[in-house]
Amino acid sequence: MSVSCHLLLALAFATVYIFSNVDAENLCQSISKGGDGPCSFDQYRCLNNKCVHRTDMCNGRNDCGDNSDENYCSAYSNSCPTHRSFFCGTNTYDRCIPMSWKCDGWKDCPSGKDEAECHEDYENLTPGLIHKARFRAQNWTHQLRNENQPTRKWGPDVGRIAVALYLSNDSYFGGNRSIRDEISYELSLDLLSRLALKKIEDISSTELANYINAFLVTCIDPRKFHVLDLVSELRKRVDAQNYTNPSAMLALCNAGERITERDVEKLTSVFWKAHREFWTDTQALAVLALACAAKQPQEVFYLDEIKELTMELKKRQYRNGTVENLKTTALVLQALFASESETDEENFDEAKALKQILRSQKENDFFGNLANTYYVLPVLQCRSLVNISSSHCKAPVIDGNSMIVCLFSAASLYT
Ligand SMILES: [Ca+2]
Ligand SMILES: [Ca+2]
Repeated sequence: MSVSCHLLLALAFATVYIFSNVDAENLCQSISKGGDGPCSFDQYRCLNNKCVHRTDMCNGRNDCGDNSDENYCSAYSNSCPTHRSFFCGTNTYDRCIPMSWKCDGWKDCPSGKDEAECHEDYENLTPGLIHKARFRAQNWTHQLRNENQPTRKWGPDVGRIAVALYLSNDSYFGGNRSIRDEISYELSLDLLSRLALKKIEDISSTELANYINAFLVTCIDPRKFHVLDLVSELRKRVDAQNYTNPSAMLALCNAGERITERDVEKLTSVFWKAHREFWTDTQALAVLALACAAKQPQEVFYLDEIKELTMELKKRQYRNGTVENLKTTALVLQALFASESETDEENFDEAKALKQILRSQKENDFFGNLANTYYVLPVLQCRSLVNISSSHCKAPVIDGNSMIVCLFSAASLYT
């Protein structure tokens, strides 16, 4: 084959690749990108196309470079330009902001006018709408913290709260060490106090899986919790049974435990055993565990093989967009996010499912209860339980010995 022929072929491939990439944009990608052109949701697009943080607008500093963030900051209503056509004030002068910032859950006007009198239009799924829903649910979860409690400020559900907060916002545990440290202290205390009364054998596999997930996101090493290796303990139990609990397998996989061919067989068998109405949540969890297995380097399972299973999940969607109930709808979306890069509109309407989730928040911020919020929050950030990891823990994860030191110092801080 001649050189030019190679070039032509390469060009042809490149063209196919570029076009398939355009098509590959799924609901999740378009939501998470959102915002204004190249800028993300929390940014302002300057006239020179530079992206600056929203709060940089009208702060008296030239952040854009062309000063376009500092224009129209004390304008009159009739002098707002088209790219910043929403006027924050009433009669006297005030700032002009982009119309797309109206009713997006982010207070941009000092007076709050842009977030007043908003009627959610759930037919039009905008990044702002999803941001607003996530923001409300995060706030609610955050408010579960009870300042008046001397030690257990986050209460008995601290593990699920940790995972929900982590999956819904990177900055919670990456940047804000104080929340992470407090939650990790309370989590350790929670398990230690239970172990003071019971043996590890008395803690159920589901609970153990929850501890492992929560430990990972709060940077405690679940393999070195004092003298205990929670991952090996859970592995031992999973291996002793023919039936497998998909939540346990998912936690093992999240903790980096090698998923074997036998595990894959068990997960697949659980999936088909749960193939009946109102067991779809178990099926979605099995798909999530398999999607995690497919990411491992051992290659005992390929994402391609998951299609047959996800197709069954898709068939469960009701006409109104939901799957059985709110929790299952969220879990199925998580399973699809984790295992597919393209939206399969023909077989499952992700947008419709998401709209129903948002509608269910109408009355309250928390989707009915903490369990629902725990499953919905990752969806609003286009994530899934497969994204649980300790990769954000820059320093080595806390092991058992340093935990003792940490506990002592934390105990003196919090008591
Ligand atoms: Ca500025
Ligand atoms: Ca706004």
